[in-house]
Amino acid sequence: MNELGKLEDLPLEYREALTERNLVPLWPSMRSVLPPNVPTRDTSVLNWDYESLRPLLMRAGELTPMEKAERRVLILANPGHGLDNIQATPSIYLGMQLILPGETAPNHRHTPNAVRVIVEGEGAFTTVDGEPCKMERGDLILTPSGKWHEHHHEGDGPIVWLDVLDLPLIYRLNSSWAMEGELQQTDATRDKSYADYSAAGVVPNINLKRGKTDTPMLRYPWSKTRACLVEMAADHREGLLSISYVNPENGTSLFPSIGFGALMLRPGETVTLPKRTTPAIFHVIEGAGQMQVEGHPSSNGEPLAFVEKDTLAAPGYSHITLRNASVTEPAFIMTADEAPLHQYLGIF
Ligand code: 1HN
Repeated sequence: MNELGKLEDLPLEYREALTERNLVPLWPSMRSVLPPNVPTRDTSVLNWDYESLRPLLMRAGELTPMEKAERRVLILANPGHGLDNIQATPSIYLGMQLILPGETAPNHRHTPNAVRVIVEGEGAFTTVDGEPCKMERGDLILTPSGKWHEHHHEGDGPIVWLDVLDLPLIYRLNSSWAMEGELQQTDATRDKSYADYSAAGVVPNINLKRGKTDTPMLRYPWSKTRACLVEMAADHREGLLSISYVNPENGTSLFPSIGFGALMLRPGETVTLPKRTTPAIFHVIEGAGQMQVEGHPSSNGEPLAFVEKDTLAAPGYSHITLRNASVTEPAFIMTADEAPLHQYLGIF
């Protein structure tokens, strides 16, 4: 590729005339916006280890009352995107949220889509459009765009979860906004939508929303996902053990922006994931091991150790290898990526 002209090659008076008319020459930035063969990969390889994060989150509980926070969250900011830019990957926001016993995070709704992955604690529930969703370790709780949601904690210890939102994308589309509401009236039954959809392949006719893009099931219990992976492992001695979380009405991803999945590493197993365009997030539900990302300057291919409750990021266009450190126990990892968006845009 030949070198292109630089801004400094142009006469000052010409550059000033362009600026005055809000015009910019393309050729000086042509190679940086269209890099040869591999895109810019800002997402740094990173582990937000829970052991060092947890005490800082607990201190937030002492320092900042709920009324002063609305949502008491530490953002997992990826330095590759800049710490001020609320990005774990280009389109994914991550945060660790803490609620103390007896606290309530007030009702609101907003345009970004959100999923919570429960990290520790018991006795909390999120009410989504009137439906209280129980929160247990590893569960996925959905608050799709536009749905009212508030969090309650009636348990004894702190409850912590990982928030996963498409906020960076929606924000940069100048479409991120929220509305506050009164505390919700709840239905008597808990997890109604889960009960409706819990029989795989059999969907209820009560809602009749076939084809609707909004995902109707709001709680995906970890116990079911784990059991599915363990059952898969019994029949498959080799090959990647992974599942995708989908809309039970039509099999599409939970959100148009973010895809969610889970994988199991057999005891002693090392897997290299299929190389893909999308950056990825990993949250360790059970087990310990290492993640290795080839060919990115942020890690130089050095393996990064992880244990239970850790959250990791990896860039796209990279070989990602995950290793289970235990030779006796399986490891379970939740995943989030931008695949649905890449597929929609035709760049996957
Ligand atoms: C939000 O609504 C929650 O409802 C958590 O728990 C984190 C981050 C940015 C914007 C909205 C929640 C959020 C958020």
